[in-house]
Amino acid sequence: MNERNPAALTDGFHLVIEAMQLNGLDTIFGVVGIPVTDLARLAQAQGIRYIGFRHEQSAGNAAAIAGYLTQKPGICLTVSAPGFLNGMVALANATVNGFPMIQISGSSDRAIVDLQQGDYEELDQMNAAKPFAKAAYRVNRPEDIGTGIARAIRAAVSGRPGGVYLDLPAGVLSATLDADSAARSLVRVVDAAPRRIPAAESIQRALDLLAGAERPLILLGKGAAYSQADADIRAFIEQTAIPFLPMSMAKGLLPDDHPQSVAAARSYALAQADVVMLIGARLNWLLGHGRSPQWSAAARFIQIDIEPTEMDSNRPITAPVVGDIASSIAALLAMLKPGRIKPAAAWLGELAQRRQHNAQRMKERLAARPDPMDFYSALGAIAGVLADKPDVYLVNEGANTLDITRNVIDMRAPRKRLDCGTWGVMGIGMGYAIGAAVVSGQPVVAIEGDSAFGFSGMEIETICRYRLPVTVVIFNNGGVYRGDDVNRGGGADPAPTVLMKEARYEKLIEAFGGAGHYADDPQSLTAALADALAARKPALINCAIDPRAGTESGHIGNLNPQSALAPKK
Ligand code: ADP
Ligand code: TZD
Repeated sequence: MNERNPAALTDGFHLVIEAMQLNGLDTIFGVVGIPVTDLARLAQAQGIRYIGFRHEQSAGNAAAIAGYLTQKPGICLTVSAPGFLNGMVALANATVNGFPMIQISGSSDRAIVDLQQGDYEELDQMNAAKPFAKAAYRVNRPEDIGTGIARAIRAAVSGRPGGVYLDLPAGVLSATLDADSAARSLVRVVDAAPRRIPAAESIQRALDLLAGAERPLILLGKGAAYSQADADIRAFIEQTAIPFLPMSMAKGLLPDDHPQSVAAARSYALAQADVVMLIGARLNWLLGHGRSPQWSAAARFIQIDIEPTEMDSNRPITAPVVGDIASSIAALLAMLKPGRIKPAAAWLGELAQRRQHNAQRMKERLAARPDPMDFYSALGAIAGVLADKPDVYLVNEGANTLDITRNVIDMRAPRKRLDCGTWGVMGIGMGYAIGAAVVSGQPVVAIEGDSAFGFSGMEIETICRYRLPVTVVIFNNGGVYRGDDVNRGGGADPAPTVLMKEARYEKLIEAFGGAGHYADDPQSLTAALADALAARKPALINCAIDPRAGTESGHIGNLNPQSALAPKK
């Protein structure tokens, strides 16, 4: 290849970039510094999109959500020790949620780190990453970069996806090697996420169980959304006429206004179902671990999941289907005999009745016009603007802001709702918004509690710098959960849950050239949001919500331990 110039050299920096490009990885989310500054610069020069953040946690969250949306690992680039650790929360969160991402971090000199001789930003990063990552690798020789990236890609996307850590010491990045052998060391990963075909008998067992059910229910989780088997999942649900419930990030996989959705009769559906089919959803805390009284003790479960060890984790699974969801649903459809699965008419009738009753109650709540606004009146206005814009991504975090938005805002397209996920973590807001806007080019609306926003708020500069079509709506009720608590000690300091109600968040974005809006009634909120979406430019709407609105911990107050002793005087 280099016959004319046998001594041609390349280096670790270039090899990382070539290995990424060879595998279709075209975007890096990161923060630069020693020893990765030149890596970002060269990547940009070679045609990789580099998005520079203000904090690694947001870069990592952007990479994770990019992975979720594209089924390719999102790449987060960090500097040694503190930058690495800042990214770790996002990497751990990606692993917990099953999002494929790779955190590539520069690191210090191994010889010095291992003898703890005090290098600049010294930390044994690979070992620190292990408990939080699906896999962790270190490349110690430049000729292993291709293999390192290949292993990281496979680990991130195969089986249950997750976060992978890849350690690149400074010396490996800057090391030179001859271009010919370097080129030969690169690996193009073939079939990075191989299909996992379920056994035919597991499919038959699942269909038999459903055929004997009177009150069947299908639960769609974010694994189902991730699998991108949208048309087949819809066909299976419609052909069997089984009612379905979407978990938060599976909303929109079938439209929320689909006649078979029983989201508005959730508790009743869970408690009464006799056969439950979980498609890419775990029986974790979000589903009460599958236990009664939330679920019937007599209910039997079918679970479709790519991870075999997920079965029986919380409740016995009568019909486990271990497979990737696309292959599993295709197999179910192929073996489905018309008319064999038939939910009882009484079950469908009861669900329809509850659904209608609850929908009516919700309509009344949304129509109320309290002054100041509460979460419902504000969300009613937002729902009105978003109703005919199914392509808009919705990022959502907070407590009441999360729970009530999930219930109020219907989703009409798959993978458009991105939220706190399995951990209920705060801080994903701006990272997810940026990641979604970058990979999709579509507008994003981030509905944020005022506390939640603070965790990643500085990234509005990133949003403005890259001119992304992101509108941030802050539900400002002046506190974590609520804004009306008082210092029980009687001192001048605010109570632990209190934030500045009078904060003019909209002025933050104006500092970076974005559009700031203040809204204190549904009309002004409607106008501001419509305006922001039409402009497709960075905007922030500071939305004044009653400090008395909401409850402590939102809808999961039952998990919030409170002292049984009377407060001391
Ligand atoms: P939710 O929070 O929406 O209930 P979870 O994150 O608890 O969803 O569950 C998602 C599940 O989907 C995980 O157990 C994961 O192993 C599984 N999963 C992810 N992708 C696939 C896929 N392509 N095929 C099968 N299962 C998948
Ligand atoms: N830190 C992290 C990383 N994640 C968390 N979930 C929390 C702290 C604790 N926490 C919640 O669980 S919700 C929340 C915090 C701090 C913020 C709630 O206040 P908000 O939303 O203003 O964002 P609402 O709508 O006013 O309830």
